[in-house]
Amino acid sequence: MDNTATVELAGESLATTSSQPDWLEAVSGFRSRSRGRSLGADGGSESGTCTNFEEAAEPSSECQGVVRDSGDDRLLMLNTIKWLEAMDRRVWATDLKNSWYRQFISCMNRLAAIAILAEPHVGGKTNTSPILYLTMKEAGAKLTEPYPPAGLILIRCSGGAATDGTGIRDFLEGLRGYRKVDVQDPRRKVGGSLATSWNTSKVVNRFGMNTPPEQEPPINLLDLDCTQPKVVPDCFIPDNMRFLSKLKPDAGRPAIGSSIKVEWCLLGQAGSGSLPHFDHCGFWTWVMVQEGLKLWLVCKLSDDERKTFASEGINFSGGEWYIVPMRKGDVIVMAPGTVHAVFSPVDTLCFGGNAWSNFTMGDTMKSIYEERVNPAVTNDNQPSELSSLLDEAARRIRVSGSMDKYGGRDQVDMFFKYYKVGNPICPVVITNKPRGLEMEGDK
Ligand SMILES: O=C(O)CCC(=O)C(=O)O
Repeated sequence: MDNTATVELAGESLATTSSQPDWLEAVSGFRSRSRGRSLGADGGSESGTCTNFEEAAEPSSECQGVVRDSGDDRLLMLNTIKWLEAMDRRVWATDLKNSWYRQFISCMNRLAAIAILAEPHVGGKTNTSPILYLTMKEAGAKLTEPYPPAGLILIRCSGGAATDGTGIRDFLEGLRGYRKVDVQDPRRKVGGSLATSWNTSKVVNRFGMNTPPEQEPPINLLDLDCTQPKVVPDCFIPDNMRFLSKLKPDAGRPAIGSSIKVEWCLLGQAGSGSLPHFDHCGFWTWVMVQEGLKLWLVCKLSDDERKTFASEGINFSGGEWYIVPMRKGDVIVMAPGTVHAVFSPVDTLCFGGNAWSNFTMGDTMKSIYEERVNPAVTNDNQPSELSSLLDEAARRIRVSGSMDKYGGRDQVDMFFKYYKVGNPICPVVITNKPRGLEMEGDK
């Protein structure tokens, strides 16, 4: 196979979707509009068609709440695996041999190959299913039960903000108003920080380039400011899911300090993603695809396996791995401490957010403790106000006199067990998932 890239830019001032493997065109439901470079399914690059995401197909309306075990999803996963295998086998340029990207490809290749074996037999609606396929209404009901499920919840084509509003193009346009933005640049060497700060114009230009991942590892931007109003899915609106925002340390002060972002965006180039981790602060997390595609890999672990994961980090391949394709409008919900890894087969924009549920503060505190002992299990910092928020949570649980309000005795006992050893939290600095934008003229 000829691995020489044939680059044909679409000639637009701001190309939004630079690279899409040609095999995806057949399976992802997107139509091709312009000629350009695409990635070959052999993990190299070749000339071909390039898809324009302005014409992204609307999700099919009958999929809500139904197990979507369609041939398209299966083909998407199989072809992704094929691409990852070929990428893993290829001879890498010397300057990338020790890069985060080389490491990422190798890890994703291993995990996706394991996860595909479990699919498609994992969907269900019971709390023991590793993946729960629910409607938004069912998800809302599950999250308000005192014993919410521990598996990943998947809500197909939620019909939320994804039906309109900001796409990748608009989002990049919006970035132009800022000077700098934090970026995960996997060209950087393993052992050093994956994160760096780029001028926003460099990010915008990168999304307009068609350089293949094996030559220019794709960038990933996490925790960007969320510009879209009303993005929070209905299942996160119930009172118990808003425990975090109600924890005001002092009357009159804002509920949340400047460093906890409860809503954010993810913007990743085709071929980018995240290595196995769980989200910081013991948060519940929701993520919705606004444009593009994600393959969300999730791991079910025993207590012993969690310990192994903490010590092996990205080399961990134990536990039970499952894979979920996410398309436009799909929402996933993860419980505190859910180990996951993510791959974006095409340029992808997501909205997402975090919450604490007063029913699961035991799980939250345990996850915070694990993160404190092994900072490498997560990809974000523990914010400075975390400690005072936990103190306030502890005070409220103590004075309430109601175990039920806090998920029952097991959750309350677990909260105090880990609170005693885990708070005050030492601030840890992990620089691979920074946040924030510097306004134009800040300096
Ligand atoms: O790379 C991604 O899009 C996934 C990000 C993620 O897992 C996270 O923010 O926790």
